[in-house]
Amino acid sequence: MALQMSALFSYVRAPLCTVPLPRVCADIQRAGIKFKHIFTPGSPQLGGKPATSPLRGHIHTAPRAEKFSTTTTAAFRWSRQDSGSSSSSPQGRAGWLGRVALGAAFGLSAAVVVQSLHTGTLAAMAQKVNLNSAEGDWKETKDFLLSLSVKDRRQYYRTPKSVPLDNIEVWTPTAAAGSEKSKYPRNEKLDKKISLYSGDITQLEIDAIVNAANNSLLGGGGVDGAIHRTAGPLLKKECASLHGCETGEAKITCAYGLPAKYVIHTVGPIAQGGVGEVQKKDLRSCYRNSLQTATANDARSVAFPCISTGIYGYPPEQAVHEALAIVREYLEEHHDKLDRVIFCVFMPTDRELYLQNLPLYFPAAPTETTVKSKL
Ligand code: AR6
Repeated sequence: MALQMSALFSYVRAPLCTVPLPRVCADIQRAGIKFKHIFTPGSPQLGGKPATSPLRGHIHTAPRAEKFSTTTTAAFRWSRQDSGSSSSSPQGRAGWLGRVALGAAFGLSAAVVVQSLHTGTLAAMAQKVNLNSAEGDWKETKDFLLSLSVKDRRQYYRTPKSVPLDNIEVWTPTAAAGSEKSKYPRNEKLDKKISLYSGDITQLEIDAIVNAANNSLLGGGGVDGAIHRTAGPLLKKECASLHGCETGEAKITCAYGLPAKYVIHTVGPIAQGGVGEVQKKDLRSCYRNSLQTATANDARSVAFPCISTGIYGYPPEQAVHEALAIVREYLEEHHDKLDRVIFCVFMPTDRELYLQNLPLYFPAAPTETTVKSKL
């Protein structure tokens, strides 16, 4: 019993684990999830989609794990040589099971044993992560970043400024400016899910930002350039693995050095030759597919730039209607899956366009006079 207690205390007090007890408990819960996917055959799921690379392949000996081992028993030691054996291999799995069984034999809970490995893995990864270099393994880095809480991820941001969701104002419906009437009824629940934000999308600390990309997904100018610059070179590496994207489609990646968790890359239509039915349909698909990709990955807050209205030449005064109509329709059907959709505008003229047109899609309640005149 004394041994169990000292092991537990050494775990809680250890230098790499100088975290408050509640955090340890939360980590143990998370470790339980990792533990489950370590022993699950096939790919683990990430928000319903296969994750790129499970942590199970990277169970390394870590300084923390060594310390833990010396305070318990020599038989419970995982040596540096172990770091080469993947827990997904039969030997690795046997080793893992052996350690867990040994831990159990010594009266330590499986959660504590698993947590020790988990903490060791995270500590080893934390030392390896370099978002400024293209040399790193994007899959390992992605798994690592996605396993962190927002608070823990902040130290990896490659931007000095980040804007949390709580600082982004919710849309307050105003009366429509012109004579045009809204086709939609007032819905206060939906209003609270909408924001109009002026500024740089790369600073938003939310679940997902949408990138107005090109078919190669390998970066470019405009907002695409800004996103790649801030995310760092691993974003391009992950994008290269996606083999491009069709116009109107959307694909998701980790956001690396950005404050957002994910980047959803969509390719808007080129409209320099004018807007026809094809361009209109493609632009609508960009918004719809981006929202679908977000909800399929449990991203509950999403920000859009004004897709196609820059280099691709779609007239902003037409694009705003497609954007607002699709977001309204999608929210009507899937309001339970999204907390916030942010229209992130960069140019004052775009802000004006959204201010003018938002009341057509997210209208204010009819004024008293209107109601009275109807009676
Ligand atoms: N934050 C928010 N919005 C921005 C930002 C930013 N940091 N920077 C620009 N915008 P564009 P497109 C706005 O040209 O028309 C690239 O080369 C900008 O004011 O970025 O879809 C791609 O690789 C405009 O309102 O995208 C493609 O080749 C909006 O983002 C091509 O450009 C979109 O402008 C895509 O062209």
